[in-house]
Amino acid sequence: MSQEPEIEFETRGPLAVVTLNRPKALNALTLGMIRALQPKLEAWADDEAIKAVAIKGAGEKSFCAGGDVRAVWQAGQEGGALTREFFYEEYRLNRTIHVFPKPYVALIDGIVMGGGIGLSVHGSHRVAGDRTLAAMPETAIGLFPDVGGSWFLPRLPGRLGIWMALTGARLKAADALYAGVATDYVPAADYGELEGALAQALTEGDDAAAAVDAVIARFAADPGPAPLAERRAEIDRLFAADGVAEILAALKADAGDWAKSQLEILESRSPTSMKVTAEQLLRGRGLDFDACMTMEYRMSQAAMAGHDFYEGIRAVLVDKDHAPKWQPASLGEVGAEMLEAYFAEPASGDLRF
Ligand code: QUE
Repeated sequence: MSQEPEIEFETRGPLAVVTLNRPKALNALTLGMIRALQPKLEAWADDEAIKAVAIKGAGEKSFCAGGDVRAVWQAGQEGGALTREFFYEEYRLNRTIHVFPKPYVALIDGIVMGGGIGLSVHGSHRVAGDRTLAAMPETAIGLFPDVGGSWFLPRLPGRLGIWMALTGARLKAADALYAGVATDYVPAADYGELEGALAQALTEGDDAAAAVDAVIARFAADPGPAPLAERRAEIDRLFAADGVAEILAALKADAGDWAKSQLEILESRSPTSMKVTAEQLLRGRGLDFDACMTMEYRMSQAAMAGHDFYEGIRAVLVDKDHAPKWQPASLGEVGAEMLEAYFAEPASGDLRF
């Protein structure tokens, strides 16, 4: 029986095109996809015939909904190697995108969350579309905003990063552009034409970066006003603290409806995830990219040895009751030694590049 590949590669002259091809799973990223993409990027980085890379998701709903965390969850139950290998190889791929020496254009229409952010935000160009919904929702599954979240979230304007990290807020195109998660907006109906124009311009010009900038500028449109711009001062004020307890206190002290809505969201998130995430972003602010990924790999292995990731995946993706029973159930019970364990070298060793 023939089976569609989970990830497809083609070249349109000097433009290499990657298609994430698991539309029924919202193009969630599997270890197989990571293992196919990594050597392609390494080869294209050195191939003089390739001037740029574009990456997109199959179907209209999603660029990439995240990592295939259900498979990781399964491996965790059965003692499989995926709990190590998935994060190890995904974070190495994130780094390869970060250091990629040519234009890397992610067409991020639809859902772009978690691992999908990791496949896009580290590249040179992130083109949002009409259905873009960008988020780092990991505190809802007992994880933390990984795939380079410790690098890019603390570097977003003001306190947007810690707000996104703790709440998992979903940003549409205008807000994604405002936050800097996206670099441009192009109506998704024009993506096909944009891809052809990129291939054409890269064939004709000799400055790939300039050619890509010019083509995207030609297709770029105004996504309209960003609601986040109106909310920014409030976010910066309410999420000003580096500690979760202080942020919760600020939200509780505020009489407004928006603060109340954010408080309700945080009260549903894993207390361990929130504490670990706040510490992650604080540390990440002062680390270089590689040190961020090394830290995140340590954190991933601590999460795999804990409780909340398995409970989060059960509640959100397996049983879908959306009623996780976090352990510990309150912030106060997340002790300093629990937190420290997330930042210590795992017994199986550190991430190496
Ligand atoms: C929070 C998350 C994820 C999530 C839901 C959350 C996440 C993730 C997926 C996901 C979605 C569809 C799939 C799949 C995984 O959902 O990271 O395999 O088919 O990958 O609330 O962080």
